[in-house]
Amino acid sequence: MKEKLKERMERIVPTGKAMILAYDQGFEHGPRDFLGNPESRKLEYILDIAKRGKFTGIVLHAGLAEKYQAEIRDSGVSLILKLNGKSELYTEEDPFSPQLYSVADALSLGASAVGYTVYSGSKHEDQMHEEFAQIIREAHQEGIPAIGWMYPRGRSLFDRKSSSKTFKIAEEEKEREKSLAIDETPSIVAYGARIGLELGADLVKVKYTGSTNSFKWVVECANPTKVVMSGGEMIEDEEFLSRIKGALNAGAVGIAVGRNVWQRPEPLDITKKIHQIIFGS
Ligand code: FBP
Repeated sequence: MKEKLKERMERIVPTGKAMILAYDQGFEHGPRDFLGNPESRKLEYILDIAKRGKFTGIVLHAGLAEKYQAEIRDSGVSLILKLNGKSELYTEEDPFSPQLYSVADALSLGASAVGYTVYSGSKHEDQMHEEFAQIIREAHQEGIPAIGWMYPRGRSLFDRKSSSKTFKIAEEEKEREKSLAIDETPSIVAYGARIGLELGADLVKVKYTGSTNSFKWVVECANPTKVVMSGGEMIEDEEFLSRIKGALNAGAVGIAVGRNVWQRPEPLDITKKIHQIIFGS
């Protein structure tokens, strides 16, 4: 099974680099994410970007993966099946994203990897840590890589009276670097990445911490688990590309982003620039 795991991992991270297109936002944020570029509501449009833009993987929930099985296969883009999800309609401060699909579902849909979001710091973190641990166990038995969306989140992150030493350090980091949100501070991001490693993830997807130097710490804390940078809301081209360069210089293997690609009117323009940074061509 180790061989199978390695082979599937190389589909997502060929030549040691990954360029993943995230498309689970229709569930996580809802159709509001498609308003700026209405074409982006269609998987056909997204698959075309993924294929022509030479993305190494596409992230989908099972509904789309099942309905477009043939088109995904024909595109040649590796499928990463997201196994958990939640909508933004329920706004409890401590998020919980339950497992909805299994490793077996991913295999039957021809996926090359599975994904799961972990909100460490939420009062429901135990459940998510447990579910993700079980998924990793099963995934590795079946020779399929597991990717963790490591997003520390929840009320505790804003609790100034918190007894967590990490939160105190994070507050100090935020004080020094005011542009960072608390869940972008190096201590918090590195903690999430480290939990991914400790749980056994093959790849973790984390937020950028604002500089190459601070992101290096995140990558080092996750090592040997590989790190990809997450995208976030759409920002200016220059700033976005500079974050990608910063993450790669810090040792990240690539990116897993969505809105910063398909919310743009010409997604392939930015995609070419991203490809050039990651793969040098
Ligand atoms: P984006 O590049 O669009 O931010 O996508 C990355 C991602 O992790 C998605 O996979 C996921 O749906 C979304 O961000 C979660 O966003 P949020 O942090 O707002 O919950």
